[in-house]
Amino acid sequence: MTGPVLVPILGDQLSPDISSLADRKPDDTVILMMEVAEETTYVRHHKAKIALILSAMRHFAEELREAGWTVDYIRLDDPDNTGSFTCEVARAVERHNARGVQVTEPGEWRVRQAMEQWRSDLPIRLRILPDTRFICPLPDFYEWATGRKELRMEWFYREMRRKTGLLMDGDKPVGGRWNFDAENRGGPEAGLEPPGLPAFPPDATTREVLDLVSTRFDKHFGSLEKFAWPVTRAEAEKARDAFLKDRLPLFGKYQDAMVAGQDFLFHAALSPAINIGLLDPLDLCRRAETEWREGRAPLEAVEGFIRQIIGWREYIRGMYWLEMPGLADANGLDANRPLPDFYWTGQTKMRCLADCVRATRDHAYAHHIQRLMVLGNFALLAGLKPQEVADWYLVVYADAFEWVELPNVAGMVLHADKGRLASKPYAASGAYIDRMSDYCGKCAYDVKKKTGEAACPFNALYWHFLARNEKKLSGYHRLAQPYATWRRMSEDKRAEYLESSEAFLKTLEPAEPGWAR
Ligand code: FAD
Ligand code: DLZ
Ligand code: SF4
Repeated sequence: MTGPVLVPILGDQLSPDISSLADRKPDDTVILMMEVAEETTYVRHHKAKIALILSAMRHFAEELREAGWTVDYIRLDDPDNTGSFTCEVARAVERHNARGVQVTEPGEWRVRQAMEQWRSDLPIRLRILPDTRFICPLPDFYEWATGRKELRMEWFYREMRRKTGLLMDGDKPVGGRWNFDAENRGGPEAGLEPPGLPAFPPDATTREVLDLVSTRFDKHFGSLEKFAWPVTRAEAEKARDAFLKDRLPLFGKYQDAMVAGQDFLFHAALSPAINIGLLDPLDLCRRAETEWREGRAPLEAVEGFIRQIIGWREYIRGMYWLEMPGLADANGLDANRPLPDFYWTGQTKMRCLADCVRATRDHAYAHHIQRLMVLGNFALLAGLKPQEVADWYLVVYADAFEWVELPNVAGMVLHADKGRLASKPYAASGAYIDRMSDYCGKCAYDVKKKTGEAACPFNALYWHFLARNEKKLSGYHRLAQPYATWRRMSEDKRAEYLESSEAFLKTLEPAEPGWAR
């Protein structure tokens, strides 16, 4: 074959400096972009997530064409569309008489396995290149992890600060400390009025995609009514600049706060744009650092934000590839309760959960503390089956790709990985949610009551969780105090907690099958 080199670009690889294009010239390259049923439905993604990706793909194809590239674009409604990456790549190789295929490694294990298969299936040379948009190459992560007993994010983060030079003063962290979290504990103060996010009204391309999605995926979870995600690089840059100017200064202070109806607070809401390649994570961190260096944002906010990206995001990605494929089946706490229906319907008297599901349905977004300490905490305490919980998170968030979703769910939230990722489970009773949110005041349950029908279910569930996992968790240094309290309680008190939570757990309706897969 003597034709051009074929470069498939996937829906989360929408970056002009993607590694698969780095050594290519437009006159000898055909870029292949594929909207395929396999990707839209391997889980039944939130409508807004599908709309975001298809619209961003179509806009990116235009951006590439304007830059002089030839793009072969397969639309979802193309009658010849086979519905799979593998078949579309094979068809395109033939169509263009391609002499080679060059692709950037995918973000998901599932797709990587399929891609490895192309080596034997395709009659030509295949190059799979590292994804250089991540700051820590995978071999470096594996080297960091090798021989360590504990793979803690905080140590990895310090290496990343040294490597990038972000917030460094020579070889010392600026301000004399690596981590300013102690200053980042603001609760939901009355009258907190965060500035809104910039709105991006759908253009003709997005409107066409929204029509397609609302017809073809009408049974999928979620609403399209409030769809406002940036779908082009220019829009993502506007969203970035608005965050840096309006919300970054208070990002740290209110990072852990939750306010009913305030769905974004001071968070960036940039994860979808970062994950699909519209924003470069390192560039974003450098801009955040400049906000501090030029006196427009305090150090605790900027350090907290940079830690989320060069620390958590990179660490999570490394852990995904280190722990796969076992992570997908991990169930270290033997949790087997089916996912309750309210995760899809939002129909629960628990106000915190109802509001988080509502935000998720409206925007395909909930912020970190909602995901971790409300939706995730409930899943942990109630002992929900990790694979059903992971499917739910993969479906419902616009930023959800397995490389970032799964370690957060199986590791950080559910402790299904037996503590490879987090030094203890983030289990909390209603008191934590009450302290960090304004949910409890108007809840049907009473956060101060510990047991009985009127009591906040998180309270008894907390002890139920510790009691049923005593053998597995009581040796954890960081859980020594709660276990000591549990053991000091009278037999009657302990029985009351267990009975109260058993009675509550019996009221949970399992979700109908078919929401996720
Ligand atoms: P901000 O709070 O403003 O944080 C800034 C950035 O830091 C984010 O945009 C993101 O890129 C990064 N970040 C922060 N925390 C994490 C983290 N724990 N892991 C990776 N990156 C992080 N994030 C995803 O991008 N995709 C997911 O599928 C995803 N699933 C999650 C599931 C659970 C159970 C939990 C607890 C967290 C999950 N996260 C996920 C991490 C985090 O909640 C989101 O990145 C964040 O809420 C995105 O909103 P934001 O841009 O406003 O983030
Ligand atoms: C998530 C997604 C969806 C919904 N649709 C497509 C698509 O039609 N075409 C495509 O190239 N990518 C899509 N994606 C993103 C892919 O699922 C993602 O690139 C892989 O999971 C690898 O991480
Ligand atoms: Fe949630 Fe309990 Fe507070 Fe109700 S009382 S909002 S269930 S934490």
